[in-house]
Amino acid sequence: MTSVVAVEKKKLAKPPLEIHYLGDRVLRQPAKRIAKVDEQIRKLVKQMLQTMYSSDGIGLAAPQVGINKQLIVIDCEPDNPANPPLVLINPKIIRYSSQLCNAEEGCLSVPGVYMEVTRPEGIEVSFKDENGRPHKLPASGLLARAIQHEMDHLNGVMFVDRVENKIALTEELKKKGFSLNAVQAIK
Ligand code: QAP
Ligand code: CO
Repeated sequence: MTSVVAVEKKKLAKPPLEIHYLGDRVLRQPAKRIAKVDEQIRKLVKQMLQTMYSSDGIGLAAPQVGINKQLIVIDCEPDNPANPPLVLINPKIIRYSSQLCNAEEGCLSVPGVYMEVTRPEGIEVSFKDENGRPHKLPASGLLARAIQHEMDHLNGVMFVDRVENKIALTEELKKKGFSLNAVQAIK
């Protein structure tokens, strides 16, 4: 029997996991592939979802809670109880659209900072779900952006690294108490 991860979309007074912030080294380490999707992984998925809903997030990657595993949770409609969250294990982007688009991004690991980032408008991603079943998903718009943002975390990349307006970025980071030294050039 495979257990299904069922989580209520509500705010907990004490979320089970702690979020790490920009400047923390764990956010810069590449995440490891998950060899087997077992009960331990499903427990982590549940705790990540609870932590995401408790923090008003629409996406969370395992490195943000100090765990260097290739695991992402996303829910672009956190206020819609009928919309199930997405769980992506060992995700790989197998197609990018040539069309790019600009949109504002934020991150639970960089609270209060919102900046424009350019990314491919559409993608196709392959991954395993919380039951270890493989999927291929085409995505566009907000979902495509969320997947790309969260997959960057698995590679130690933060959205601030991708911001082109360095003057505005410097100002915003300073205002929110983050160091510009925590931003890395994209290799
Ligand atoms: C990534 O971001 C993302 O600053 C998920 O004070 C970004 O959930 C996906 C948040 C853009 C798609 C488009 C940020 C919550 C949440 C904050 C988040 C904050 C409270 C960010
Ligand atoms: Co983020």
